Amino acid sequence: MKYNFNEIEAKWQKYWADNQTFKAENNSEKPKYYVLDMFPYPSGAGLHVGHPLGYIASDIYARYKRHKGFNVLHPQGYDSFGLPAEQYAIQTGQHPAITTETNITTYRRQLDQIGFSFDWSREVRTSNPEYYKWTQWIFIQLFNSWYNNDTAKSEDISTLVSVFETEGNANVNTTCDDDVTLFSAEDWKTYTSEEQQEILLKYRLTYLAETEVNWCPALGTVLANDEIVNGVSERGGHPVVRKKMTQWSMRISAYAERLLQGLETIDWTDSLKESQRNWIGKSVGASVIFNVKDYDATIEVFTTRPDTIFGVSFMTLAPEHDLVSKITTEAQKAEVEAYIEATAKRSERDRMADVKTISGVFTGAYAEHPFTKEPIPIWIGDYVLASYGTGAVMAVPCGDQRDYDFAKHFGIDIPNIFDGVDISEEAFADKDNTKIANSDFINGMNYKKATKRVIYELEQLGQGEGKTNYRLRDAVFSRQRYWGEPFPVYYVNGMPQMIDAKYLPIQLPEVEKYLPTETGEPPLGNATVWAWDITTNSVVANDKINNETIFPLELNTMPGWAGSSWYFNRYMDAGNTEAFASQDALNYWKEVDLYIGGSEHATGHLLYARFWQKFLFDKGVVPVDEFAKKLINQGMILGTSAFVRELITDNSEKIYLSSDFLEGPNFVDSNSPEWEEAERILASKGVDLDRINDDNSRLIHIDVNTLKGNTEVELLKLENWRAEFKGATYIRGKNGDFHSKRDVEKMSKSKFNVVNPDNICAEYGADSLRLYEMFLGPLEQYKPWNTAGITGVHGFLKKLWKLYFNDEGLKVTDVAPTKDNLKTLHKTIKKVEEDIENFSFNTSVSTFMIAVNELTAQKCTSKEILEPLLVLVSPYAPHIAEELWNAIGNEGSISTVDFPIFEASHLVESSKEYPISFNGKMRFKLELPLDMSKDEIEKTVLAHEKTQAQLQGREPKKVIVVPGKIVNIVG
Ligand code: ANZ
Repeated sequence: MKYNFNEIEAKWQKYWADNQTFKAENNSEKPKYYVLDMFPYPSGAGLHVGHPLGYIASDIYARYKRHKGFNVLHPQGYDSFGLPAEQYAIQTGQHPAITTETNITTYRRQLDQIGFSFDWSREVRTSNPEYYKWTQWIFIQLFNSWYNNDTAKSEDISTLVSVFETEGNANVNTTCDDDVTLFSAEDWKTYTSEEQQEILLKYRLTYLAETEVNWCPALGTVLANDEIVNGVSERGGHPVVRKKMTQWSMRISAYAERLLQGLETIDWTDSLKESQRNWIGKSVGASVIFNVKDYDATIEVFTTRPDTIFGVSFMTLAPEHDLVSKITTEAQKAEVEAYIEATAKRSERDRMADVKTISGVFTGAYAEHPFTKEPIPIWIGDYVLASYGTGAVMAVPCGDQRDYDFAKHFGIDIPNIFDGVDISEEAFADKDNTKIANSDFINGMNYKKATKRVIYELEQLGQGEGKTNYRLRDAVFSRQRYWGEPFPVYYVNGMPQMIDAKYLPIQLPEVEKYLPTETGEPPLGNATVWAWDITTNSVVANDKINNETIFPLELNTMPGWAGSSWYFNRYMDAGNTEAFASQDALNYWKEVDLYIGGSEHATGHLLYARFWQKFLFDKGVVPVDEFAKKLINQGMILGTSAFVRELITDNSEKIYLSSDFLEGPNFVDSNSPEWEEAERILASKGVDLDRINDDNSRLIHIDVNTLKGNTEVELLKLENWRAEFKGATYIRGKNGDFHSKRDVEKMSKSKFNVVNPDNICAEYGADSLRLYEMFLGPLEQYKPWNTAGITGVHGFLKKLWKLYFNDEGLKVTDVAPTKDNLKTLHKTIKKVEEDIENFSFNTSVSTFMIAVNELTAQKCTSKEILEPLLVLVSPYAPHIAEELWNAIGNEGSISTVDFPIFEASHLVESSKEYPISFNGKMRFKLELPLDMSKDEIEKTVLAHEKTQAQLQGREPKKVIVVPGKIVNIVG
């Protein structure tokens, strides 16, 4: 019987679907295990072979865990709100919901065809109203919460209101807006309800505030920091500018410390944790208050080096600092204003990245040193960022490179407070060992002691205190887009009001146009039925707005990361209509045990999801405060692009040459007949060339699907691919072949190197695809795809099949296994189990190949061996495993059959092949049991006919036996 993979795979995929084989139970005697993939955005292009890499790895693990007796949750869904469907809608008018639905259908077909063991009964789609109902619900919960630093938890806003009512806000220890002013309980009571609302907004975990945002005019929307790469939008590469807008923000900064501490409790890759640590950017130091001379003003700075305070010789404010306009002297005014105007054009990123340009202006004003009372000139300089710390620094040229460069450039005094350190050579002092000199009360102290002492002295003066700063900024949560979650928010007198959760979901309205309105409002501004009626609690037509009972609804939508920040919880109980998941389901599944996805989400999705999880944990609605115990980043599969060489000619004639004319194993040299022939053709086209080189020719990308084998181009396919190749002149190399050049690049549609898994599945089968993706190399690495290589694993599967079937039919028997059979099986069990546990999937594939080769050589037909072998293979190549499992007499699916148990005894050698030597020369080999005594060995060897033949009747003088090693006969 032949290995008919197409038929087998379709059959088992249907079986799994019909029998809901991979449906996870929310209630089970078995221990639970939750394996999660980062769910895809269903793009119009469908999947290429790079996409399923992580999914195949997680599927192997999920299947393995089922064999190990776990109740496995392995769900899949779609992150289905997003920009491409919206841009398509702008171009074509097609509703993004339709585009999304079509794309999902393609994705589902492609995923099914690879044989994933997903529990599709739990599918989620972030753009479904039943799903985003709960995204809106979480938003409302965040609005109704504030963060209490004393308890290190978020609390209901009502507890804050009662503090305000009893004692005002002086003792509230929280992370809130910077501009809150002090008020007493009496003050609070005199405020109007609107004033109170306005104050509360400054404390809520999601809040509306005028913020400086990254505005992308081309996309007509605000972008998050992680959506910008090298100063331009990640999508489309459009310029991004800073702009002030009223936006919803998420107070993730309140969770900075817990997000940092939590990293210690989870098994994520070191590099990922490090990126999150850097992104959170904790700095421990002090805030110091400097009085400004001759003004009723102070400058607060944040410094990580309060110990260097006696080295301060000037101060620098960010050009945007509020005080600049106030303290700048008449004489300096023109220069300062010109500088501010010039720097406003530079983005924060440019300013941060540029360490070389030194620029700044003196304001004419002076601050006063808190201890020495000496005057300190106040400068402005754009190396100081407005958004970090307080936007002002105390500049210490002997301790900080930038301050040093600045001082040197402008000829400012450079005092040295570090004992014996040559600061012109070594501006950064070795802080742990360097003693401080000439600096009042900290003379002779090291860094640690001096830091403590300075903070203490500052506190005594009331001019500073210890302070911890985080680089993590609050996250802007509004997007000026159509295809996202609407906010459950309406406005009364400009103040945002939450719609009661019982009226959710608030569904996206229909719009005529998906672009922003003419007046610059977001796309929802085009909706005509987008107002909230508080008497009927429903969405009604805009023309009914009376601002008494009917109010305008929010026009922004939520960002892409809203829906993906909690979807892992929804999978636990996806159909629930009463809650985002039942408490029982949440308590049973708790958290994701293994999460596999790309490292590009390090500071976006993976940080926001941790934040929401912590918030939901504080609310008591989820049982754990980290959502994923273990996380692995899969690497990327790169494309192997193909190029043809095009001759650069003066006319429009298209002439392509086989790559062999320039390089490669079939290189055509200038004496060869092929070159002569090429010259002849070229001459007929009026081209006269000595050689082909990079000056007279260029490489052009061609579709990799026009190739046969590694480099050979099928010219007919090429001509059919693109018009410019039709009727062109092709100059062939040896044997009349035409070759392309291959090179590794990112897999991308624009490079025509995309390989579609559909074609691979049709030609070689899903099991081959799965094995090959794993075989390419370690999961975490970047590795190039090469379709030609797949024949290796495909051949292996055919060989595996042949262990069970020959031309006549099934050849598996009940014959007892040999020791060799058992040895091969058990070393395979051991290796495969170790590999899967270590996520080393590529090495398992080679182990299978070795096992099948050995069993074939051993002519093994024993069911006792061949049956468990299928369980080992099943996580990797599930279709063939199911088919053979049934063929040898089992019923139902192999998917929950126990994983074979490794028995070490089968690997212990029981005999040894002894080299038998005569006078030191090895003459033959003899296999003997290892537990034979020395005497028995001697007797057996001497009695052997080959020994007799060697001795030819002579008596040996001496017989040396080294058990387990050799026998030497001297005679
Ligand atoms: C005096 C000093 C002396 C400093 C010294 C450093 C070394 P991190 O670790 O990143 O938190 N700084 C503070 N606010 C700034 C801003 N808005 N823009 C640019 N620089 C700013 O760095 C904190 C240090 O960076 C602070 O400590 C301050 O310089 C500077 F030997 O103060 B330091």
